[in-house]
Amino acid sequence: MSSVGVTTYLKDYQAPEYSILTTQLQFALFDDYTAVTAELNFKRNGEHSAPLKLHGQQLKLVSIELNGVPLSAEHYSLDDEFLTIHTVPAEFTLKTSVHIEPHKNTALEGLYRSRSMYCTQCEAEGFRKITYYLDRPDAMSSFTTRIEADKTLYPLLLSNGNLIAQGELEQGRHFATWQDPFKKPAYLFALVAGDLACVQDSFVTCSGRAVALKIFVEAKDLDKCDHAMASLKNAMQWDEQVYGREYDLDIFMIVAVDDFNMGAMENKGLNIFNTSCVLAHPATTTDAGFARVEGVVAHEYFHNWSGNRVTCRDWFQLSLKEGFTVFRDEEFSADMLSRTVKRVESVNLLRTAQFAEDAGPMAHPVRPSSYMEISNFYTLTVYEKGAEVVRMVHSLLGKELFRRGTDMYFSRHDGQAATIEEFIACMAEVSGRDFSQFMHWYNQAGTPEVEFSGRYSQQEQRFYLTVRQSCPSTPEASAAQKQPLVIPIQMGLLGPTGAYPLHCAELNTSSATNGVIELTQPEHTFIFEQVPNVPVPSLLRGFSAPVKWHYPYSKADLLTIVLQDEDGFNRWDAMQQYAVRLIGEINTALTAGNTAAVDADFLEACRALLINETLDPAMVALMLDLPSEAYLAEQQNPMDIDGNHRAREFLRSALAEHLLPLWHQVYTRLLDTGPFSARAEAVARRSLKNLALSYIAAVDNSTHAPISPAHIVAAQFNSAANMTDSLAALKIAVNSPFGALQAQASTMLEEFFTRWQHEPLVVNLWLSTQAAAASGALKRVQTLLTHPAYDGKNPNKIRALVGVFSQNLTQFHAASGAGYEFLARQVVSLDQLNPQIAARLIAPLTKWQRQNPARQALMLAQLRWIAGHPLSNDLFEVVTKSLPADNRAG
Ligand code: B3K
Ligand code: ZN
Repeated sequence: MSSVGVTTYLKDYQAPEYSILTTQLQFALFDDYTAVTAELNFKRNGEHSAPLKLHGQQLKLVSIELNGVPLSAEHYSLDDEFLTIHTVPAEFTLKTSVHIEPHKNTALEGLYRSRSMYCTQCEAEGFRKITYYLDRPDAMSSFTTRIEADKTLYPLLLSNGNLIAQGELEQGRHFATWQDPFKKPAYLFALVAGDLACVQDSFVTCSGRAVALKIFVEAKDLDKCDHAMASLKNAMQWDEQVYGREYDLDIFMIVAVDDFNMGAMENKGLNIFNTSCVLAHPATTTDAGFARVEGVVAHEYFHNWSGNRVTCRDWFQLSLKEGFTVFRDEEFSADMLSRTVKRVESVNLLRTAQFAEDAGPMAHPVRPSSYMEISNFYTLTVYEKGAEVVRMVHSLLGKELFRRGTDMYFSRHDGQAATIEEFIACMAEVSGRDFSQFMHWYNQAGTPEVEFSGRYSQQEQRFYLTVRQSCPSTPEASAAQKQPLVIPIQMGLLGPTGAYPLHCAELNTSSATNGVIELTQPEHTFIFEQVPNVPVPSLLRGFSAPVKWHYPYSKADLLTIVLQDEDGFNRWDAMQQYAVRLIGEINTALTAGNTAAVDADFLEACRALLINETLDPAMVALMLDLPSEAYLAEQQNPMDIDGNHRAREFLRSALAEHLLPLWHQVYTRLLDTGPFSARAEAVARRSLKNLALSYIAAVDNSTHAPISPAHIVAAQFNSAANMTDSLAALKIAVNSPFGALQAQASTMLEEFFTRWQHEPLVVNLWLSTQAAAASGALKRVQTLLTHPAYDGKNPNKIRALVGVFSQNLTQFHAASGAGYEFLARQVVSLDQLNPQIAARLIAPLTKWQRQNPARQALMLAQLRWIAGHPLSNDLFEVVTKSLPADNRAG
């Protein structure tokens, strides 16, 4: 194992001492090993006599030659991480031959086997497990790759770029040679060998070039590629239209693999995808699954420019490609589906999971300043908060200037490994704006907090809006050390009968009733003139900055926003704020042993939304879906997991009972009989229909409903023509507290499994439904670990069962601590097989700081127990950083 616990710092960055002009690779695949020969042309950068240090891990060196002459042992040294050649000339060719063992590679990094195929995953530092190399993103080289293997077992041999030769060899073997005309860092290298079927299409680019599009999957999955192909073509067209980016090779390939650590990988011309992010079929894939395929296909495609043509100088700059590319894919999805719905989904993810990360022990800036294991920094902060930072640049500059900035960035840095400063410099140049203060967004961790207060003067007809910002302490800096940020606040002022026109000297208006103010100081008061009456400010429209904010709204103010605001996002958000407040009140009452009540205004607002058939059903569904328990907990210190659950369920039942006839009407109105469509309108109808069903089933049938909820749920489950409807019914039954539905749940689970046991992705849904169950989840999960359908080496299965269980708040945080102990054991044994997944899986256990003292003690005990084992670098970093400073092992 390579060294554990060594920290790398951004401040220590140095450009490479040598360049690799050309890289010629030869792979010979055999059952029990793969021989990799690398012929590398080196050139010294500048004048120095530094030794050549190449990365290499878990390689068996077979031969080594410099300029054609074998190197004897005294000329080089080898350790667990490097091959060092003591003296080299200014220009030379190094040829190494190594053996590796892909069939033993359970970490799924480097070259490995997934079922019957070979594939690679090199980002971030996996290429060093394939051959000795300068495995760093600023070392860019031209690659030629020859692959040879048994022809019957591996008829398909793929690598990056264009196929330049292929042919037969002796003993039933064959070869293929690929050449990539674009220089690239090693992390974008890919190789695939297998027996796969292909769906083909083509795309004509804006300059008239035809590009062959190929999606490779197992033959049984050929019917599940249409959506990915359509998404790819839409993404190619969108990137031409919105960013002026044309695809640059004659072929674009996607390969689906079942064992994959994350969603997908943007290797040049040869994207490798987790099956979960490429396969989609109405019968087996939910609407959320369809949206994910569309988003990930686009994301990886967009990397061809934001990541591949312009790559990152070092891994600290990861958000340069990831934050920007997430922003690009979010905007693409917004254009394909519904803009407001997409925004709500992104913000929900940010405000629950990213805010939690920002408040936890692994908190780091969008551009971290140090890491032990870079794999641990593929985080929501780098991706999602990074995208929010780019979004702020976009809103500060406006669409046209932003596009001029990206054009400048792509043309100036094409073929280069760039930094975040270089990206921002282009934005500064096109706009004449000073971005120095803005850069704190990249360098400061923690979620900023913004406190608003308002004062109205009737006499002056003025509204004074005072805004204060602060940022909490995070591991690398105390609150006092944090600099004020540039916070764009998109806003409007609402009166009783409509929005007031905005008159404010410091406002950038985009319309009479909508504009952006920028907070740059710790505190500032903005003055709005000609305001005829006390306004209700609608703030942070569209969630214009990734902050926690507060304005002392009355409930009536919130309803004004819900019913009147021109910004769909804020209407949803005001509804969330109202529900959070109500759940808090209910929790307080129930905890004190009092009876709780739900205020009539809220119920009436819900009714108004539900009967308004002119509204987008998707928005109605989002507005009537109560804030998640994770979101409620995220706003508390200490978290009240059980209280939140009880109070949220109380409100859910109240909403169900109060509007029961309406829920039935809505459900019936939205019952679809037409053919399946994955477009926004159909998705919207299904989302509201299934929300209605969940409310119908939240009322015990013995007292109310005209038809028993158990009957309706069963009918939907039995007749559903798509996975969204089928799974929704199954989940409702599995989580129901009522006898009739509970009695049905186990039969439904059995039927579901029997029907779908040969579809791994559906089996994952079956596993995760049980892991997320409202009761008895741990027992179910423990039983499922030994089920033949479970595979403890497959990341998707692990995430579906263990990962989903540990997000199941009431069950994972059971007072006994059994959930914690279970996760700790899983993580320690998984660390032997797949450190990256182990280090991700442990996250819920590291967030003990805002739990009550009893839970803190139980969680810490498990973290200490883990720390007592020999750990991978990945897990070591997370565990050590999560323990209190005086308690760290090692
Ligand atoms: N760039 C890859 C992520 C690689 C993760 C390596 N541990 C997928 C993506 O963000 O597009
Ligand atoms: Zn990415």
